[in-house]
Amino acid sequence: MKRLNSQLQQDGAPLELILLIRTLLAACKEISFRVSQGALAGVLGSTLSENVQGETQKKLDVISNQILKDTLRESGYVKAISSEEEEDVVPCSPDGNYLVSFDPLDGSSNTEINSLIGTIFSITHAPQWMEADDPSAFLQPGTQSVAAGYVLYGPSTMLAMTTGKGTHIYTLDKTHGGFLLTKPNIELPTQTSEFSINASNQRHWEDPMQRYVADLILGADGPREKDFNMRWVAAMVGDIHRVLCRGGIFMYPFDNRNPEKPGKLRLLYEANPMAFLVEQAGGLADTGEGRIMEVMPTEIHQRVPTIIGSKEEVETCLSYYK
Ligand code: AFP
Repeated sequence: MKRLNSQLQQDGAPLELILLIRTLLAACKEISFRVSQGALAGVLGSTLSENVQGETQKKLDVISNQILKDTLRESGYVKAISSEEEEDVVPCSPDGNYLVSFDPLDGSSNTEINSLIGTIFSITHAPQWMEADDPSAFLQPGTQSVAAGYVLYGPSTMLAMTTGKGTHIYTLDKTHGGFLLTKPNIELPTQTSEFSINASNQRHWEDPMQRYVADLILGADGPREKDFNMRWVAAMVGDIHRVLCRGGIFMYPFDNRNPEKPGKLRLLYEANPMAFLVEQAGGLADTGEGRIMEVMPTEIHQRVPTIIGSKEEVETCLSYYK
């Protein structure tokens, strides 16, 4: 089976980017090990603190963030990082050529039930003019990303990644510690009969999403004239992995609980990297008002509504917004 290095070279990734990706993945392998130790290492449960998002941090959120931060700061390749768990950008090496944004442990509430969790990341060039502690350099649309992906800590530890030359899935071979290419050139089916949304928020959705989901639920008895199935992992990384493996549509739409938080998912750490992966696999990723990858961020912790997945199903969903 092909190794990650060979695939990255084949896709034309520059050497320094390959070295950065390998460094980042070394941190993810350590997170994978810590996660698998679970209760044996006393890493489950919550801390007493809240993160900048106002969420209670799990111990593994803090551990994963620290592992990634320490590894990337020492690498020399990175000028600054932004993390879902850090209020401000973290300056790294003044001469670093890259910026890395990450959600160190997406879906961390799933640690309590030994279910899917993962690390999501995206990488952009660091502008020459920027100071390492300047957040404005992170305010670039997703179209500027040079690489994005996630590591899924499940029954197998898997990596999905793109450098803009297709989306590939790798599996960590724990016998020698390498990521091996197990699903090259993912192609999403354009149609699907599987959708993913937290239906408990239904009363807060806008009218177009209400109508779209109502028609999905009507199934063969409604205008869609076929039955749909629903899945919800409560970790975007798990839901998007399923979409990459067999198609589907995943939504965390705008809801009117708090107008300052249009949707739950973070643009830099969740929506953009997943949009890059899904688009490179032939799917679509939209906010309901436009392409996610073209949203110009106004602040690093910005949230966006997210509609993402199989091309024709996303188009059908968006048609309710017109
Ligand atoms: P946590 O990382 O705080 O567990 O949140 C996960 C997440 O950001 C995303 O991965 C899920 O799709 C979504 O939140 C789940 O949200 P619900 O609480 O609505 O299930």
